[in-house]
Amino acid sequence: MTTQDSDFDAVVVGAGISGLYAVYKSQQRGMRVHGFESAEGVGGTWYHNRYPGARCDVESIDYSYSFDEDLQQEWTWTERFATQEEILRYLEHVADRHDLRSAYDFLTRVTSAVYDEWAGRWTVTTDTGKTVTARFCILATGVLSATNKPDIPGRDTFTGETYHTGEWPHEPVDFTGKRVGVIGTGSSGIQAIPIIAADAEQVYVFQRSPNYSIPAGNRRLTDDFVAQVKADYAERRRLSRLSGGGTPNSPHPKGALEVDAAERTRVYDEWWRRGGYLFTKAFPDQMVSKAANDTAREYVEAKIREMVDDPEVADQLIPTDHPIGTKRIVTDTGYFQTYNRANVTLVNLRRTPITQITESGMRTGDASYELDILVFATGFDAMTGSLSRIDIRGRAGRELTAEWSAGPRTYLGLAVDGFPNMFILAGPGSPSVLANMVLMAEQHVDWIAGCMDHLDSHGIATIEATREAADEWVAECNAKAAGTLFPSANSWYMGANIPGKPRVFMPYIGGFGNYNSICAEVAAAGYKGFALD
Ligand code: N01
Repeated sequence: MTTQDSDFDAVVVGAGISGLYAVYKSQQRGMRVHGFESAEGVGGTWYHNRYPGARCDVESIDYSYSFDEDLQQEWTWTERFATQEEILRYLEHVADRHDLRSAYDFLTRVTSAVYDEWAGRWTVTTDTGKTVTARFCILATGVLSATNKPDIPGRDTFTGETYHTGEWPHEPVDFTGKRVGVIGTGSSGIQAIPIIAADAEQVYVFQRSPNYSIPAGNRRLTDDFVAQVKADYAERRRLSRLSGGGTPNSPHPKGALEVDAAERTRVYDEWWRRGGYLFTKAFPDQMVSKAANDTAREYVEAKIREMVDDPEVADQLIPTDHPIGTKRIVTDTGYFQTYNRANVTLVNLRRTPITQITESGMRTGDASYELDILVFATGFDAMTGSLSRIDIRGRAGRELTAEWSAGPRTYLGLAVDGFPNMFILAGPGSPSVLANMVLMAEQHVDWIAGCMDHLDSHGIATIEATREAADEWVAECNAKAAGTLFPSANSWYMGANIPGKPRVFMPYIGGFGNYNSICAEVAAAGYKGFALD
């Protein structure tokens, strides 16, 4: 390999939504860019999460790139909430359309990224033994990609088939006539359970915490609707960039407690019909006032009781440990009604915890379950997990994991002091998972490209967040979160699902539109809060 082959302007780690766009944009800037991806193909989250029922909970017309107007006009989504298969096909199409695959080494996991202060370059090493250097290191490693398989006693002794929703095989899994155990009732479990139950002989749902879930209200998109969206896409995107969550939805102008009961119900009915996690956005005070939140919670509790025939089972499916929306509301299709089936049993782990996974199934405090298949729908080491699994070292060998031992510290979610010319896409300290991840990725990559233009036109070699700017941003993120109900939940937003992880609300919750303005102001002020050298 010649130096030319192993030295690049930028390395991009990951070929998901943000990584693909980072490679595209780097190429557009005339940079020599190289990508690494541990999977065999592009798609990131949508490559790995192939479990039955996997769909996005953001509408397809919004959860798509806006940078390529021709693509936006030519691609036609078939359903309101796209399936994993359709999103993956879309991302493969984008990769081919812009010839992005050729920039990548696939089946190659980055093991370390080390900054050389004297050379002003990053050295990136992989598990295939390949090492490259680059001026910029762009980490597009995903926020829900490091799977969490809890250390339950006997976990690896089960001799039947075992799957994790986030590492689902490419071949279809046949549940027909099988006894299936599912651990976990987050978005993945709740989407998969109804589909598994339709084929399996028996499904045991091992539920530790019930979750709020709202029917998707999914439907096929009509030609008329699609034509109307396409005609108006520019405005739709403009509103999305100004919005709190990266889609053109805004709450009722008044708070939940400022309207009378009839109006409140009318509004909740409307947002219930809109479907899914958007329900958190019905009223502006819903996520900041416990009393306002209670009205939403009571509305949804009544709906759950309507959907579940057995009142005792309904009771166990209603969360009591967190305000509605402080864990991501699940977007489901027929979840609660699944418990009306004779072949579905809810096992309440709060009453009888798992004691052991055995060779033939699961043992809880008071019973044993014989299983053919065990599904871990147990989530992810979210937001930081995919970064902490890489040995990332900045100036003077500073380790990112050590720097983040009390929780992630970034400036704008984009940069870390002590790690020059390193950018994180959609990571902690940015709106990230609280926003439409596609527009989020575009915003980050566009900002970074503008930053690189600035550096190049001013003859500047490196950019690095200052410690003060990072401290202030972390304080700002914490203050924003403290003004909401979110920190009260043991959610993955808080790192609470991973034993020993610091309890910090990781995304920036000040709104996508506000965040866009802040980033634009920082750039306009000559990259305020960064040291340019
Ligand atoms: O993961 P989760 P997920 N014993 O962490 C349980 C996005 N997503 O993959 O709550 C028993 O939410 C755990 O229980 P508890 C979306 O943002 C989106 O489902 O910790 N149970 C919980 O029930 C989502 O929020 C879509 O008590 C254990 C479950 O496993 C995020 O990804 C679809 C356990 C994990 O739920 C993550 O969702 C899928 C143990 N030891 C995912 N450990 C859509 O777009 C964990 N659990 C629709």
